[in-house]
This record gives sequence, C-alpha cells and structure tokens, in this order.
Amino acid sequence: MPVLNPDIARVFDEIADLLEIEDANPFRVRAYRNAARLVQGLSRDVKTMVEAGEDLTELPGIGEDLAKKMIEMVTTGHCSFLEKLKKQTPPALAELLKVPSLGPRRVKALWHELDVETVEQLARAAQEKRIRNIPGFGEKTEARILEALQAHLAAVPRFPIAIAAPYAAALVRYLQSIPGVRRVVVAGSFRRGKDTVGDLDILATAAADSPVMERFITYEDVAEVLSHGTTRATVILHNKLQVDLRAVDESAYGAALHYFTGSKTHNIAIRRMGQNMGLKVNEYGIFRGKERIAGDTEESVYAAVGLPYIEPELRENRGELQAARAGHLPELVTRGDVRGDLHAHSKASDGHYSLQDMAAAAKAAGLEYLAITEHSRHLTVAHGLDPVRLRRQMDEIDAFNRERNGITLLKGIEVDILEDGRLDLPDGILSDLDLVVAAVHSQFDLPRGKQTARILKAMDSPHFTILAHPTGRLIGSRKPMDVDMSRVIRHARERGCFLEINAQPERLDLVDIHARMAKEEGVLLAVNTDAHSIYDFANLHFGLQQAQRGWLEKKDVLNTRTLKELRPLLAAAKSH
Ligand code: DGT
Ligand code: CA
Ligand code: CA
Repeated sequence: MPVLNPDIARVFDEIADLLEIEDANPFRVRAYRNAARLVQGLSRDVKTMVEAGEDLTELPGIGEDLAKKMIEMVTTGHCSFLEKLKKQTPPALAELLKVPSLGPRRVKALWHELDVETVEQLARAAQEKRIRNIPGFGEKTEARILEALQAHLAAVPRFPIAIAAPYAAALVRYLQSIPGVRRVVVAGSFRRGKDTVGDLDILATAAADSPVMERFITYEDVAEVLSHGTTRATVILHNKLQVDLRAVDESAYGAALHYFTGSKTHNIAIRRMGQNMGLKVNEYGIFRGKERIAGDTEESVYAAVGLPYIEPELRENRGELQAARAGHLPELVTRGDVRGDLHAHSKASDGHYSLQDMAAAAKAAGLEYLAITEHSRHLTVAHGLDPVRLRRQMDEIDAFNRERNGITLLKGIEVDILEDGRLDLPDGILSDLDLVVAAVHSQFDLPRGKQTARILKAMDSPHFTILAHPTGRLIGSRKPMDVDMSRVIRHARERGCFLEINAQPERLDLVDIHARMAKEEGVLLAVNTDAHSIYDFANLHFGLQQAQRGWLEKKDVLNTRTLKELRPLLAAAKSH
C-alpha cells in the first residue's frame, strides 16, 4: 500500500494528539504539528524522496528523529512510535479531542476522573450528569460538551478538499493508464471546489472493451469494494475516503459530467427549466421526444436550455441560473489575477524558512509582493515577536528590498486580538508597518455578543488592516466562533478595512457565503496563503476556489492589485 504525504501527516497529527493528552512539552507537540503541516503541503512525495536517497533532514523543522520516522513509514507502512504511544494512552482518547470544546487538558481530566475513553462513554457521563462534578468543569461546561458531542456524533465525516486532492490525482493518473480509457475527470463537490468533500465522484469515458471497472476495484489503495457493476463501482480507500466511478459513453460525456458535478439542487433546477421547454434532461443527454439534441459537452447542455456556460464553483442553486439568464454571471477571479500574498510567516515565528527563502518561493509562484506577518508576543508557543524582535525584522526587510530581488516584501504582523479586543502590540510600532493583519488565537468560545464586540473593537484600532481567518474554524476540529458576521462585514465597510479568505486547507475561512456577503457590501477580501513553508503558496488554488464560490471577481480581491495600486489602499485603511 502506498504511503502518501497525507498519511504521514495524519500519523504526525495523531502523535501530537496523544502527546498533548500526555501533557508533553508544547514545543514538542508543535514540532509534530508543524511537521504534519509541512509534509501535507510538500509538492513532492516523501516516498519518492526516500527512494531517491534524499536527505529528509534538509526539510525545515525535520531533524534526525522525524526523518527516521518518515523513512520507517514509507518503507514499512507503519510507525512504531505511534504504536507505542497508543499502548500508553488509549487511542480512542484522540477521538475525544476532535469534539469541539474538548482540549487535551479536559480530555485528560475526563480520562483520569471518570475513566472516559470513547465518545459514547463521554455521552453517557454527560447524560448521567457526572461531568459537572469534576473540578474545573461545572454544569455549563457539561451542557456544552453534551451539545458538541451530539453534533459530533451526528456529523458524517468529510474530507478537507486539499486532503482529498492528492488521492484524487493519484487515482486519476492510475485510471488514465488503463487501456481503452479516454477521459477521466473528478466531478461532484470536488469539482465545485467545496471546502470539504463527502466522497469523490470520478467520471471516465472508455472503449467498450476497456477493463476500467475491474482495474478500478483492484487499485492498490482500495480497502473495500462496496459495489461493482459494468458501468459503476464504489470503493473505500485505506484512508476511509469513498470513491464512486462511473463509466459513460463518449457521446454522453457533457451530460454525465454536468449531472455528476451537481450540485443536486442545481441539477434539479436545470431539469425543471428543460421540462418547461419540453425537454428531458438526464445524465445521458438532452432529449426532445426521442431525439437527442445535446450532451456531448457541458456547454451544449446549458445552450439547450438557453443559458451560457456556468462555472462549477457557482452551481449551488444560489441565484446562478437567474444571473445566467440575465447575462450577469460574475467573471470569476483566477489564479492569474493574483499579484501578491498578504499573510505569511518565516522562521522568526513559527514558519519553517527564512525571509529570503519565502520571498524566492513567492516570486517563483508569480507573485510581485509578499507580506511577512509573524505572530505577536502573546502567542508564545509560536515564538511570537515582541517590539524589539519586530523592529529587527523590519530592518531586515528594508535591507532585502534594497537589494531589488524581483519581489517586494511588505512589513506586517499577525497581531493577536486579545480577549478585550485590544491588539497585542503598541500603536507606536504598528504604525510603522505596511499592514497589520489581526487574528483571534485564544478564547474562541466567548458568547456571541462579547465575541462580536471584541472583534469590532479590534477593527477600530487605527492600524488594523485585515481580519485574518475571521471565524477561527479548523475543519474537523474547531467550530467557527460564534460571531455576528454580517455586523463584522458592515463594520469593515464603515471602517474601510479588509477581511481574509485564508487558504490553509483546514481553514478556508471566510467561507463562500460570507465572502459573497462581503462582496455585496463592497468589502475587499484578501485571499492569503498564511504560508509557513515555501510549498504553501500552492494552497492559493483552494483559497481561490472558496473565493469563486463566493462569486468574487478580480476587482473584489485586494491582492489582485499591483503593488502600486495596493499601497494607497493599505494606507487608507490605516488612517481612518
Ligand atoms: P458530497 O459528496 O457530499 O461532497 O457532495 P456531492 O455534490 O459530490 O454529492 P454526491 O456525491 O452525493 O453526488 C454527486 C453528484 O451527483 C451530485 O453533485 C449531483 C448528482 N446527484 C446525486 N444524486 C442526485 C439526484 O438525486 N438528482 C440529481 N439531479 N442529481 C443527483
Ligand atoms: Ca461527492
Ligand atoms: Ca458520490
């Protein structure tokens, strides 16, 4: 079984979880988390690097110990250190960590005090009102845990799109190598660029005698075959990701692609439009009576119902059909429109690379400018900067820019928004920066009124430029903060500042509907990578898909501006 980068990342994350429960040194825990993130984002396969005899310790943050673990994983398929940890700490506890509102300290207390190891046991303890008696818990916490738990148990697991992407790519490559196969495309929510996918829907066209179905179910990463027929099959991969494959006739390619891209509600609306015109629309084509009038391309499907082509990211039945009919479809922002990135870290805080390396990678990604925005001092675990260290970095950036390296670094900070809404650094130093990215990194569960007031107050700081990852959610592990986002958006408009779509795979925050709300209010959004490594600029793709799902055009995105256009916008946000 092949060990892909996300598999290694998952092991490192699991190690970090178990170490956290064991109360290990937070820096050690962080080293595993950082390694997980680094490996997840690498554009090259660790397996290939090991096979080529490359030295993994040249990767930033990867010492002898982590390198050895990676080599063990790609050569043996398992990690003995994780297995040892699992013997010491019940692995089911890691599942408890995934329940929003349960951090490692609480999980540990529940385990020691009540002997709770699984979510089911936790649910029972909460129902039996046993949690409230643990020191530091109380009735309110018990109620919150029960609520989070019920939501957690009801939720069907979904994969962040960037995690599913390498599995999709490997599978597409494999399918394409099968004799007789012509086209292979991933449809479904993956093609629509949703932040998470429930499964992968792959569509293939193939010659009638192609062994595509048999080969699909014998793919080496398949753990289980759920169903298998001549034109469709469903399997589950070792990582638990489900994959549907459909084989269709070349002539029905467009109709099938349209059907399996969805969304379901978009399809139903199109089918209804067709019915009103006396047409039958299905996955085989578009028919008038017995005559097939369209279906070889998606364009032909839309044309048959009198519409221009609609981009997959818009197909959610959120007004795209009306816009298409009226000729008002947005001209979606593209990767080529992006001129810079306004949120990135170097190893001065918790990034893995030097300023120079980050700048070179951003330049190679086609960017004209990059803002260096380290964490501020309040975030000690990320080596946040105090004013002295920040001044030193500002001098370094000035020196870098004097060398004319073909990319400009902007002086920034990712300053913590403290619990009372103040920023973590004094105005005196913030005023000397090109931009101030501000973010919440603590107290995620304040009540709605307080949380909203905290953020609005931060925005009123005279140097506030961009609100980073506005809801703080981490897909699968932390729910979004309870914030009145429409007030935040309106306040941003009045205040003349900006919001972010953070392109990190587990963030993708703001989400599509909030991005669209911001666009409608005339608030510019920055699509930022929050890069911690030279490989993270590739995440721009996923951030842009979120932007596209929010109907954003080039003009709606702050970092499509040239540096010359950007500077006055940043300056105006400051001096309100
Ligand atoms: P997911 O997998 O939950 O992330 O979301 P999708 O959109 O990929 O949904 P999935 O995998 O259940 O189905 C793939 C596509 O197939 C879906 O986007 C539209 C189409 N489809 C599925 N069921 C129906 C249906 O009952 N009617 C119509 N018109 N289309 C359907
Ligand atoms: Ca799907
Ligand atoms: Ca499906």
